[in-house]
Amino acid sequence: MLSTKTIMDIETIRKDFPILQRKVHGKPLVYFDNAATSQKPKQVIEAIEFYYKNYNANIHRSIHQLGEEATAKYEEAHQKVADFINADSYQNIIFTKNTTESLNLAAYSLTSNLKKGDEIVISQMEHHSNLVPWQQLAKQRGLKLKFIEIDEDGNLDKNSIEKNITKKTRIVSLTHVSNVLGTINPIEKITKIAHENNALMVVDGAQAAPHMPVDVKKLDADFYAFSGHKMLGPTGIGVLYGKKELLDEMQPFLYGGEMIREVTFGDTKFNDLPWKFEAGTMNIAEGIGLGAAMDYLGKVGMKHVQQRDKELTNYAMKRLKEVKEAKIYGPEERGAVISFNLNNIHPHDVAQVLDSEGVAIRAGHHCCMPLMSVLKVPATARASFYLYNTEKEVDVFINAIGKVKKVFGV
Ligand code: C6P
Repeated sequence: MLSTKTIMDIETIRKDFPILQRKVHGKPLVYFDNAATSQKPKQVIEAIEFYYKNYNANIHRSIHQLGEEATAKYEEAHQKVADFINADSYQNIIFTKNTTESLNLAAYSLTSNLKKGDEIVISQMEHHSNLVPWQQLAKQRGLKLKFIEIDEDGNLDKNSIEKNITKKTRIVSLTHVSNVLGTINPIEKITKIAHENNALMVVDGAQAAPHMPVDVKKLDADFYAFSGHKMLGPTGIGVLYGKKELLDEMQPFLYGGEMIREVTFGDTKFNDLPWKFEAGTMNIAEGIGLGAAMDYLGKVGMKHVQQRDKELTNYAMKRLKEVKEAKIYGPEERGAVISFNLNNIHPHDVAQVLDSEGVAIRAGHHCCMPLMSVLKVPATARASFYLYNTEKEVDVFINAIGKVKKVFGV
């Protein structure tokens, strides 16, 4: 049954996604692995194809028509991303490979000036991409890494936030939405606390930017990282937003061609923002593809995407709670992610039986091994939704769970 509440015409949207027409094991594909990567609309696929067929050239160096067209489109994509998150200008937008590279860039550059004993605060629910870089740099540079704890509901523990962020804190780095629990963290409030303590705020927006309106001015975070491939764009392109005064001060992460203004045998003057952080030949087609994804999401409207995600997630939560063997992790109020386990059936077995019914979910530790230890499980099954999913697909998913129970005799 299609929701009558939503303003989006889901059937029209679905027609833009060629892959949704395919079958898996003879069954219509139900793609519920959107937190891993989203599917791509034909508008994005065609923008990439059009670039390669019509104006493929390197950017920022070739003084010919093709080079100028490619440069203009690539730069325009930065502006589209800036508009999408309400940044001041394209100068705040650095293209990277993915969220992981964005967070590494932030971590390397921001920790270079810290001194022994300075503190970095993250949380127990961080993805490895927002944990391992800080952990390794803390070890190398003698910094202290602290973790905000989560409460029983899967929210950040309020007392633990207050206890951990202190005058010794130099950097706070938190996920906006958890890829396991679906928790939506109060970034605006925590940014305020970080700034009151003179600490910088870095946000991992990998699971937020695709699903809700993000306003970097309102959040007031200093850095905001996300991936194109989770928001209808191609793989190989990610974003690091940063406040201009901080990016101006920061040392580049990668050195080489294109990030320079002038080089002598003795020294180098760096390029303007954001190119100072984009060394070498970048993922041009992917950047242009991300621009097309911004256009698509902009047309649908992120408020509508958020509302639709909420409707569908609420419906899936309601249906999954009817399965008495299902244990659901995370709070009631959540993003478009539901992690669960079925009695003690291994989540890989759950995913495999669902796959045989055409339903694609993810099972495993979701790159959050420390969080799994807090939840006291080795792994979970996880269904995650996006704007093209339907209630009817949720029903197929629930029926397929019935098959899992039958196969494993629970
Ligand atoms: N999570 C998932 O299935 P990359 O791989 O760099 O595009 O994104 C990393 C990343 C960082 N933070 C969060 C909160 C994420 O969810 C992810 C990616 C995928 O949950 C792949 S592990």
